[in-house]
Amino acid sequence: MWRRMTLRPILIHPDPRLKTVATHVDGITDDIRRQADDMLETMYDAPGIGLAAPQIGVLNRMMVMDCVKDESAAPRPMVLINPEVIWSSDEQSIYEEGCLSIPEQYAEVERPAEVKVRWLGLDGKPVEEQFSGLWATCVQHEIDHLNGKLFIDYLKPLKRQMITRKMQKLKRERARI
Ligand code: K1U
Ligand code: ZN
Repeated sequence: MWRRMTLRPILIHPDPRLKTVATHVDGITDDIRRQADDMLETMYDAPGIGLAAPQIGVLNRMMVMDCVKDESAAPRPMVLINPEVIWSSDEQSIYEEGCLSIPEQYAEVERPAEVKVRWLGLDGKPVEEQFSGLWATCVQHEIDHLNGKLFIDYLKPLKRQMITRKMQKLKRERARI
């Protein structure tokens, strides 16, 4: 079925909605399907490899991602509803993360190298998959968003404060235009 997709504005840190624990999605409705389409469209347009619902100001537990890097490979758009990490590897990996809500700021974050995640698909059925590499980093970054946590929360307070001040300045500049 053909559905109209809408680009949704992405919230910039600091914003209280990015610090809020998102609520469980109770069922797959037309609104949820529309939100999934909009989130994928918004993520690809940004461009980004992931996006969580709170980043567009919707406080429910929904995220999208596509970490296929090779432009000649087929895309793999994924929609994860109520995702939860059900296993994490002891092995850790460090990746330089970015965030669409904290533009042009990057920092190394250490996380489990592999995670197994359970979620609900758009067909209402439960899915489980083990992720590694960039997919593992991205899915953990997005689940953090659903819990009101940003990648800068892993950094030392001084560095986090510096980034927050830059974002406050960016928001003031954008508001003036
Ligand atoms: O959640 C978000 O803010 C999206 C974020 C996801 C992410 C990036 C890096 C590590 C962990 C999670 C982004 O997509 S930032 C943009 C980005 O990484 C990218 C943009 C274009 C091409 C490739 C990557
Ligand atoms: Zn982010």
